[in-house]
Amino acid sequence: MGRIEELIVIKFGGSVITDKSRPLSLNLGALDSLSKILSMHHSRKVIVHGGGSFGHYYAKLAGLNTRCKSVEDVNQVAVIRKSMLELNTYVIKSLSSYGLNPYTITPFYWSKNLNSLKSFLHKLLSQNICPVFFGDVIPCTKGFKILSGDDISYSLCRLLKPSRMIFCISVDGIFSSSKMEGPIVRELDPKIVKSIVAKESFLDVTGGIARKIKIAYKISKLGVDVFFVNGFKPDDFLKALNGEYGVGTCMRGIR
Ligand code: IP8
Repeated sequence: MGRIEELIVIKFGGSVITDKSRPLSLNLGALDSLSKILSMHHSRKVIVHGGGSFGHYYAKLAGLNTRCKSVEDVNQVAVIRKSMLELNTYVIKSLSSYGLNPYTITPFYWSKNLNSLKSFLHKLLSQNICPVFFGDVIPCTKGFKILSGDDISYSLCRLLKPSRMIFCISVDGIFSSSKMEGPIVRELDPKIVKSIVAKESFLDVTGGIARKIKIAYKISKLGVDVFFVNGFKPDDFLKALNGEYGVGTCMRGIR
């Protein structure tokens, strides 16, 4: 009987695959390295990527964040989305070049019922196709808002109950100090999450690391292990894919 492969949801942080200090700059080396490691790992994968210096740059200019807001010039919405599609094209190219068979799904599908999304995703995964999502700009009652890739990751974990969720970030894990220095916390106790205050990047319109930790907490409550690993360190990423504790920061699923 064939082995049933584990399902892993992976978020490529925008601060890994782009250079957040320069608008519209891709970090192709980092992106290719993530794709390469993924191609070496036998599992079914769902990938989500963030906005980095593409979407966040234009969202900031438009004054948009995760709260619903009216927009004076809707062209700004189109520009944000165009930048995310541009970044997604780079991600798809990289994943394809490593034989991962990526298939981008945009929020269009989110408006349909979740059960149909679930069977859609299972169909893709059973054919060795890798669904890819990205943080986006979407309409809401009063205007538009940013749908973070982290929120998408949570929804996917709720829907698919993967073996684990991996956030590839630009540092070694979650620091014990809010100044982002000192030792890395290897095991994050979900109960102390609320007391963690982390430094937030000024370019990040979706809440930076503090919000990510809160989302990780919600994911751990689904019984899913969550890892934060340095996306620039291929060995760490591979260990997290293997579910090895002691790499980066892990918040174990509450079972
Ligand atoms: O980087 C944000 O996604 P995130 C997407 O996952 C946009 O928070 C459009 C800024």
